[in-house]
Amino acid sequence: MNSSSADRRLSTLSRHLAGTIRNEGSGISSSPTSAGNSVFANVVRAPEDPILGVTVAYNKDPSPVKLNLGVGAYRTEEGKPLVLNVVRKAEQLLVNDRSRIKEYLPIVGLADFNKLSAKLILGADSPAIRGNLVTTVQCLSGTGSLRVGGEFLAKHYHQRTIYIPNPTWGNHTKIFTLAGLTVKTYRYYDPVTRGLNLQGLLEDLGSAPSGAIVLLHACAHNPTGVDPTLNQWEQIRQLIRSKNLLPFFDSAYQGFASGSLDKDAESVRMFVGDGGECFIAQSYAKNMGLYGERVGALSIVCRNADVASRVESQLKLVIRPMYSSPPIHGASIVAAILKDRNLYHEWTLELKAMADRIITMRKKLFDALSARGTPGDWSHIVKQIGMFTFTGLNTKQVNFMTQQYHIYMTSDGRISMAGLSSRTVPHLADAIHAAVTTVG
Ligand code: PLA
Repeated sequence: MNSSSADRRLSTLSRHLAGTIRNEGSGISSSPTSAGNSVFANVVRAPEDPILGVTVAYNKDPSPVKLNLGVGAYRTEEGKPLVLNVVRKAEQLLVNDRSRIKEYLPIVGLADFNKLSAKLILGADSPAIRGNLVTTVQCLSGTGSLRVGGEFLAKHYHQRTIYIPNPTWGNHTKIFTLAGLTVKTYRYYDPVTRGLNLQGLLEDLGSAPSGAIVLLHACAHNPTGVDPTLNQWEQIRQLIRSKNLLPFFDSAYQGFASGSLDKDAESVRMFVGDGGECFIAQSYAKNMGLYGERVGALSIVCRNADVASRVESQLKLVIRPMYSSPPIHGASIVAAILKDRNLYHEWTLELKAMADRIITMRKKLFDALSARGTPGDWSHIVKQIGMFTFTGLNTKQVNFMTQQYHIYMTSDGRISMAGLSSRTVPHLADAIHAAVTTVG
């Protein structure tokens, strides 16, 4: 291969002309970079994301009865996305405040937002906050918080293995693997009882190497909707602490499970209350409906204030080359709501209304299946908690429901209850009934 500058110029020219002159006979030799022979010719097409790809397929379906129960995004009874009233109010306040500017935030984000986020998850009277044991950095929603936490651990923690529940949110494996950690799973869900496999969980974490990181869903486990009871959490906590495992909480649904922000934070507070160290990734996508604003936080609770401040200095080194600093708008909305008593109160009411609507949908779907005499025990629909029902439907049945009924959901049989409304319950129940009785 000749790489003289004349040849390079010819090759550039050839690329330039490729649209108008056929290469053959043009007198210009073809190079690997000529059009039609891209340097990326070997790139294989990637499959769609297992969750977000469901929406891609849904959008292509022209059917008027189509229903998207794939991604966990809240919809109203009318099937519309919801911007909370309190968010609209906070945005108005921000717009009216002429003193607000658009300068870069610091690497760690908005200071008020960070303080208030730690308070929200750990509790207003948290001794860990009072003792300055917590460092909180604003990140790009829950996903970004998990990634930043993962990269910090890969760089600064002696044990690079993270245990995630089986099953879990599909992105966990990818996030932590790309962050540089080794991902292993622990047993979590028992398909027979459709409940928690506590025994399996304790055995698997019991045989994990000392110091291993353990990913825990703070509440509303995705995709199963199965959470440990407080009693079970206590057993998990004791095991984790006795083996010096490092808990990493993913809190993507605070307030969405029970309708109470405090209740949904109990698991985290139990772990922080014992004085041990822990990681928490928070997302405001669901509980404030700020999906596209990408607003979240990573908190690391340390043994002492000096360690916490050194940890923060290193978090900055993770963030700066990744995205430099986080966006200002979403965090300002959250801070405005969290720091104002009236807005905060209004938020809790709207949050409770969303959680209640989801719980009502569970009851309606269960009743609709009972009314149809659909074979099987469907009580898990009302027992599970949070945005999703892990139906137990298999991939074939899911495909059948998509093809015959235009109902879109993830292939593991997870449905987003938040996407359902009184109007669409009968359609879903018909589809489940038909899938169960004909596809088996
Ligand atoms: N952690 C868990 C357990 C989640 O379920 C999700 C979102 C996230 C983190 C990340 O959310 P964020 O980055 O938007 O804050 N899971 C959704 C959406 C709702 C998704 O897959 O991106 C889901 O449908 O499972």
